[in-house]
Amino acid sequence: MINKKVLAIILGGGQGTRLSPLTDQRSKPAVSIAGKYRLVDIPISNCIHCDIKRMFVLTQFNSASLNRHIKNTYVFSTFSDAFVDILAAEQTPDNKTWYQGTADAVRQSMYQLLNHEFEYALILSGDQLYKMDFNEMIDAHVNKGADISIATIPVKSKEATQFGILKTDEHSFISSFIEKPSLEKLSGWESEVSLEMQKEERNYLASMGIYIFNKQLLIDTLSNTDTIDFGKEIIPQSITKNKVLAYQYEGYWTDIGNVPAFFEANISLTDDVPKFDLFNKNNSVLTRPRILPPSKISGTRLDKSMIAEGCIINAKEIERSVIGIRSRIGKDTSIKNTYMIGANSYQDMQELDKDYEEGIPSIGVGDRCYINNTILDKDVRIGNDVVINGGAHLEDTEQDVYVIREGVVVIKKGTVIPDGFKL
Ligand code: ADQ
Ligand code: ADP
Repeated sequence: MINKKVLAIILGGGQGTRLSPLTDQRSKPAVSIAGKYRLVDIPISNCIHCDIKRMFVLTQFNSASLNRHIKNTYVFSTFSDAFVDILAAEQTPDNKTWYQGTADAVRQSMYQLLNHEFEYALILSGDQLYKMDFNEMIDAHVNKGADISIATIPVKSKEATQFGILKTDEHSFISSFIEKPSLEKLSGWESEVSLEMQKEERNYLASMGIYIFNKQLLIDTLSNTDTIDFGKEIIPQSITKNKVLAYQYEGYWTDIGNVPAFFEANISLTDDVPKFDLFNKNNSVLTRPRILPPSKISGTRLDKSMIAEGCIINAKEIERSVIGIRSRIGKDTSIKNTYMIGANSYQDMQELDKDYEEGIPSIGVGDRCYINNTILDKDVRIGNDVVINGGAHLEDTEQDVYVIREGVVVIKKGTVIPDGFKL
């Protein structure tokens, strides 16, 4: 059964550089999480579990890896209407190249959306980690006769500055909204939240950037071409003209749109009981099944780590780390608090010999290395005796082969780190 009433629109990322350098060579939805999924798998899986199987992914550029991933993963029956289509910003005689903002992205894609039957547009962010039953939100939207609904979550004051903050009336309709208020402007924006949330000092209601719009209202609202963003313009303007419902959610939800948040979300998957559950058979995260051999691990002390398929690991120890597909790690190496994204392919013996003869490290991590607080992007070649010790002692910087953001070192995709390098 396909939900014919709802069309999902996944906002796949602006030109922004918040996830750079991970997004330097691929579009944001294609960024890898948990060693085997891609960011776009999260909203798509949530939709599929709710029988919402018609989805558009709006992205700034059409990366080959995103296309391949979507094409090879979300294959629906020939006789169903289900689809996941990528709409990349494209230059036309009337359009600038990029989507200017979230609302502009939807506006520029409208001609495609209107080719499909729907009553409600479900607009989702592409850089959040959560599991949510959208049907409950849609039911609340319909039952309360809302024009627009926004999913909301209680947050603490220190986080509130990064979100749209709102207040509601006694019927849960939004009476005021402020996008990303400064700390000074926050006073007076507290809401009544559950006792449990009060205990955690989560007294502010934040927009999760998840919206339901009635179709005609979306068309009318976007016809004003001066507005380019949902959070900055459309939502604040709509609350005075329309019935905008707040749908309260209190489950796990996190925004992973920048490097430190992305790092933390991945590493926290190694907690004893992670807040984001990958091991739930009824609500799994979907992705492309790969035909990879089981991982081969030798002489390694493993603690609180997740190891994806197809790895060859001879390390001394791996602690609180996520090791992605096809990773190769050499002898006597220690890896801690690290997200190693993995590799796109294996090197055969001939290639390994050639690297050795030419003095180039092979794909993966070499022998006797120490890697801590680091993201290793795909296909990196880390030599022997390399030390990369990320942490708060390091200042933010941007170098040819790595960047540092709030103590997290990111080694760029495909780069070579020579033997003996120390950071
Ligand atoms: P932000 O997440 O800061 O705040 P924004 O940068 O507009 O808002 O991103 C929303 C989503 O759209 C993200 O997935 C982003 O990657 C994507 N996106 C951004 N620009 C885009 C573009 N030009 N084309 C396609 N996709 C684009 C928003 C709301 C806040 C709310 C937070 C919750 O504005 O009110 O609190 O989301 O995370
Ligand atoms: P990413 O965005 O993760 O850095 P790529 O996307 O370039 O990665 O590659 C993803 C997958 O697609 C890998 O399994 C890789 O082997 C495969 N692949 C890469 N290039 C091609 C190609 N030209 N044709 C088919 N598959 C490819």
